[in-house]
Amino acid sequence: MPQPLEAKPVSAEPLLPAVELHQPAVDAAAISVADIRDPALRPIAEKILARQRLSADDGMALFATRDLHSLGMLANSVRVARHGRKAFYNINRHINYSNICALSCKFCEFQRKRGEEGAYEYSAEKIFEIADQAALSGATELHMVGGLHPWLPFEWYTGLLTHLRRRHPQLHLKCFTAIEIDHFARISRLSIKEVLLALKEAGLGSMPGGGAEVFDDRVHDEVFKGKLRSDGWLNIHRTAHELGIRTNATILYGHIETRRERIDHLIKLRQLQESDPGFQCIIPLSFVPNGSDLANLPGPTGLEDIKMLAVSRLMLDNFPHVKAFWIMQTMKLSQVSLNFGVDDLDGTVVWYDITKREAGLGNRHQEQTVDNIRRLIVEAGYLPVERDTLYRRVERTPGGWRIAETFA
Ligand code: V47
Repeated sequence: MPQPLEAKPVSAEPLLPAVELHQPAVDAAAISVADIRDPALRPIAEKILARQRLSADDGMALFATRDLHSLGMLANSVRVARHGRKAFYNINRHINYSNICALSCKFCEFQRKRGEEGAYEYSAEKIFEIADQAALSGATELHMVGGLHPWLPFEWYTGLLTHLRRRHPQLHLKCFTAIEIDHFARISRLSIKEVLLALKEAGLGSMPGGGAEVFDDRVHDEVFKGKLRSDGWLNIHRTAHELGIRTNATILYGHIETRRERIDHLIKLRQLQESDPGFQCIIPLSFVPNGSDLANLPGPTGLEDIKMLAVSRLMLDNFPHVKAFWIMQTMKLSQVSLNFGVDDLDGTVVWYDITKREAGLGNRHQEQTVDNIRRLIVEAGYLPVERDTLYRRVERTPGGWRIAETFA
């Protein structure tokens, strides 16, 4: 899938859009239990306001409520307490280096077998070219993941990172899901720790959160049989954290899983963050049925998307950030979600091959401009903050960019 070659530099000072800076709809920091209309939510509200940990049953009650307004107020009370009115975004570039994959997950429209129509793989040179465009356009991050490629050796990946690091020392390399890491360990006959150390040495900055799907054996066997199971995924992220590699986490929701299975997934993440901290954010991924083997399913509704984001904020009390990845939730809903616990919108993306909401639109060019991201954030009542991958503030300078401040 050829990528466009244009590279538009980001202006040193993105134009602030002409929208009024509203106050958030709710002054979330000032809510009290009396504001909560659904009586079933009041004991949970008490816990949240007392900063106590929620149980699985609490999570279920949050999903069950029809009082969306109160759910949003509660999620936002946590979000505002952590981040005030900041809403984060980054200037990044996703690279899906190949869709050739040894797995056949039913939810995945992206994967192809070798020789199958639509199968592709980028050469290292092509990836360098995309990285050059990204750097030129002001990106601070390359987010690079792909399928489980059956014949590329592990040295190809370490060589790729080494070269990218040399070519663009400022670009953060957020690469390879736990599923790919497990695959690298198999093909190289190295341990997970050795693989991660070799990648870190080569220039890996952090790991994305993909491949987690739903931590449940029933769902696993029905929808992504053959893939790494939950204990393997969690173990790889634990090892990464032990090695000082920050990671993200995801959950793929809205297919055949139950709400209870989602809650159990979040609790497993919360437990790992407690014992071996290192997760930066949770990214709840809204299932896109188009073109997949589960295309008969309707996918989550907007209401379910909003609930999932808010419940994630409330259950994951030890996760700093909740990200709405606009490719999945759409930009409009992601904007609304800023008032439901979300504090991060991912980034400019530019090109994303794994999913596209509008089927049949040909290429996978999916890009947001900085101006548009900032406009939507401001209109929702928040202050746009450009961050790097590690959530430090980015300051644009006439010649490029630099890290301005460290966030807790
Ligand atoms: O692992 C695949 C999911 C993930 C579909 O870490 C699908 O910052 C919905 O992990 N419908 C890749 N989801 C994306 C990902 C990600 C995205 C943005 C930011 C970060 C981060 C991580 O996409 C896969 C899989 O779970 N996926 N197919 C689908 N049809």
